[in-house]
Amino acid sequence: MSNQTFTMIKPDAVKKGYTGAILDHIIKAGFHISAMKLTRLTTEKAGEFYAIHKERPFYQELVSFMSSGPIVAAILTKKNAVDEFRNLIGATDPAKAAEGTIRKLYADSVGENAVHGSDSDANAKIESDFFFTEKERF
Ligand code: IDP
Ligand code: MG
Repeated sequence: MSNQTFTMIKPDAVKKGYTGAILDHIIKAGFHISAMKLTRLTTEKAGEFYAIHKERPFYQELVSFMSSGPIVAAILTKKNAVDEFRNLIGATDPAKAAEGTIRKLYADSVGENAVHGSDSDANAKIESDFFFTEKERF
């Protein structure tokens, strides 16, 4: 169990002006923001980030969506961060997400689901390293 996870506020949520509300939700849940940036993925970088899903039918749609506008990327610190954050964001499909979760509150569809959350400690590290140098972490 590690104490860090990686998140992105996805283009749909940034576009709708939910960045502040989502960050507030995350901070109130006890996560410390250890690194954060507003940035935009190229289609190439989005393809690389989601390479694990290359064989899934929604891969092209996902890459195109994730490069469609700015995102907020962040490293979050809290005890048992990966599991705690997955609980906070809710199920992949907002329609199935529990009441009060970020996806239930701020997402509209299984594709455009407002936030990313790492699924394991190993991926949290890989994903954090994808966006942040050591000097960008506090
Ligand atoms: P997760 O984000 O809850 O971990 P994954 O299965 O890892 O879900 O899928 C990665 C991302 O791919 C999802 O967050 C969502 O944006 C997108 N995605 C997943 N399933 C579908 C689908 O059936 N249609 C379109 N996009 C999907
Ligand atoms: Mg996933």
